[in-house]
Amino acid sequence: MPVTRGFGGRRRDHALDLPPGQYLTEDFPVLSAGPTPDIDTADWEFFIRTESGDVHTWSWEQLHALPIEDVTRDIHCVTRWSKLGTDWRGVSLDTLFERVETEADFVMAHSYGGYTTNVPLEDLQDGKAWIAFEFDGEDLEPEHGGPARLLIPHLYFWKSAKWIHGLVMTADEEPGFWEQNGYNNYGDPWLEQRYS
Ligand SMILES: Nc1nc2c(c(=O)[nH]1)N[C@H]1C(S)=C(S)[C@@H](COP(=O)(O)O)O[C@H]1N2
Ligand SMILES: [Mo]
Repeated sequence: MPVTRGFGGRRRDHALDLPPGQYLTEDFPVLSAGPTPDIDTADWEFFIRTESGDVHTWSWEQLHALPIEDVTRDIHCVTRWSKLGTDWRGVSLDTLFERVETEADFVMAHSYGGYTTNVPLEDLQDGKAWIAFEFDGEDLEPEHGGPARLLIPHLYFWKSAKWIHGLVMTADEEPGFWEQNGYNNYGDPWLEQRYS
């Protein structure tokens, strides 16, 4: 008797996990708009600047003294590759925002090297975003944003700024690098918000 494998098998049905127009990849493509910066963790810092001008900063050691989370998420690039079940380690933005007082609704992420991308503050809250410094159990490779990158897996991957330096809070939303160059302002992969 042939055995028919129905739904509910152990195998994950990848077709159901892919947002529209995406294909599955097993490797990890590198997409960078410029050269990979060489950042020593001794010089590294992460900052959050609020609309009132307050600046909160964390050194590499201070970041690692915070609660560290392991997260497994699917990631989706606007160039149509998706990678399922990627393993990251980092600090939740919820933890970093605990000591930040702000009324602003928007964030501009700034990377070492000058890349920027904009995101509403609520997309960084409630367990949706991390400062990630390990991928697949290893220190994050420089080409993938090491020593640390923003990880916002529910949005297209251009929002996950590599070589993250800091976040600037703003009352109004301004477009970042790709958003000024034709990418969608928000970038929800399930709604296929690729371009503007
Ligand atoms: N600083 C910086 N961050 C960046 C980019 C970049 O060019 N510079 N590219 C973005 C884009 S378009 C994508 S798809 C992902 C790619 O991440 P990866 O190279 O680790 O796959 O990083 C995003 N973050
Ligand atoms: Mo991308």
